Amino acid sequence: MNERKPVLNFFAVSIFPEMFKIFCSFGIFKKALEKKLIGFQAINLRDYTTDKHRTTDDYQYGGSHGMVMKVEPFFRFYDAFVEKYGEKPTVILPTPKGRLFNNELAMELSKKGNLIFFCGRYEGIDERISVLVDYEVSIGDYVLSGGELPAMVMMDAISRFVPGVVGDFRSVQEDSITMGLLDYPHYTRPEEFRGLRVPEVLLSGDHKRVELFRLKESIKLTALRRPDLFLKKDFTKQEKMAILEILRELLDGAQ
Ligand code: 6GU
Repeated sequence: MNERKPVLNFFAVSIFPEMFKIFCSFGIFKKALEKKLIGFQAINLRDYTTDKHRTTDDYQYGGSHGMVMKVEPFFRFYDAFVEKYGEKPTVILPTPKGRLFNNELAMELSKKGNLIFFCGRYEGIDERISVLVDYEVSIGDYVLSGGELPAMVMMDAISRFVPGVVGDFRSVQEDSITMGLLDYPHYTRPEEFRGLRVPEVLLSGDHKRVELFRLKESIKLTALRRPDLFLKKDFTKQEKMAILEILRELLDGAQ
């Protein structure tokens, strides 16, 4: 059997630890757990309370609607963690107030040993949690009712950067977004479906032409849909040649 210790261990502290079960039961994340490339534990925050009712939230000072999650259970978990593993973990607080999550941050986080997500609910966690937090991260400009789904989104993206998790690591490194371009369109059989044909070049068997076609499609899509990415991108010579060809085709078409 495989006795290797996972390179990257995820922990999610939540009042709804069961939410993570389905995520861990399918696809690439499940495989990576089985292969012990990554580790994951969902922790029930209530196990770190001390009162009879296992209270995790309370009314907020200063008034206003909504409950706030108490800070003590998170600190108790953190202290127990440091005691058990003898090292400080990296703590992520999913919150709409955080910096926007992206592939660059996913890659950075994939190099940490132990990653803990503190999943809040209601109006969030008592601000004093910030003493323990290394990264406050948002997954987009919309409000979700808890940090569990964002934690799963981030674990999915982060684990893809752990070598061995995605079968062909080249496909991660070459991943469109990682390279600063959107992905090119993909096709599979049949060649024709209800009059819709697969682009001829993909059937040609000419790898050079296929590569150039895909690169041009990626560049066009990025320029039109994500001008922000297009303007940020440092184009290679090969990419600049592809841009020239796009322009040439446009001018030819206009004549
Ligand atoms: Cl990380 N948490 C919550 N509650 N809502 C969000 C979010 C995070 N990112 C976007 N919306």
